[in-house]
Amino acid sequence: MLGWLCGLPRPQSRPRRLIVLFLVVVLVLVATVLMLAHGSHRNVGRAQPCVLGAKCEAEDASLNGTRTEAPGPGHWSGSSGVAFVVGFEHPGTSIVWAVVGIPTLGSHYLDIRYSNYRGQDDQLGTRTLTLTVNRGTKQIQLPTTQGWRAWSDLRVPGIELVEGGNTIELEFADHDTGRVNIDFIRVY
Ligand SMILES: [Ca+2]
Repeated sequence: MLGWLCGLPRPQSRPRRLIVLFLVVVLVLVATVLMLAHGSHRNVGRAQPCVLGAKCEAEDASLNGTRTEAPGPGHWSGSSGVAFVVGFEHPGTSIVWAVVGIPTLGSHYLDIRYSNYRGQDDQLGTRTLTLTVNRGTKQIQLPTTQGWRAWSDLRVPGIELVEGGNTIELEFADHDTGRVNIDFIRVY
């Protein structure tokens, strides 16, 4: 009371604060629903680390412009984990795995579980992505599979990893054709 008389700002009333709180909650809910509906996110903050010999699911990695697709009954079956990743539809899209716990500098194999069938561009044929291991890049060729539900493994030798943490990225680069689905990778 004394504060008002001295010209201090009048505190917000309880109903007004409740309205503001309600609007904030609604905005957060709308943003969450929109994100889940589109299924496109970077997985930042919840990406799972990848270790030697384990299936490192694409849906658990960091997604840049790509998105997860959950298999349903009779639809997209045969994938590992809870989902796979789609959305390699334009340059700049990628999946990034953080590989941890490498005991020493050395050369490894990388298996990539993927599917490649007729794309939205109506083309059927070998597709390419760019594989980046730490700072080294190379283009990989992904032959067609028997359908989108028919998964194949591409083995890539000569994966040079350093002791400790490493990054492995699959990217639709400017010179690639993309449009494949990725289920998981495994480093040996
Ligand atoms: Ca998967």
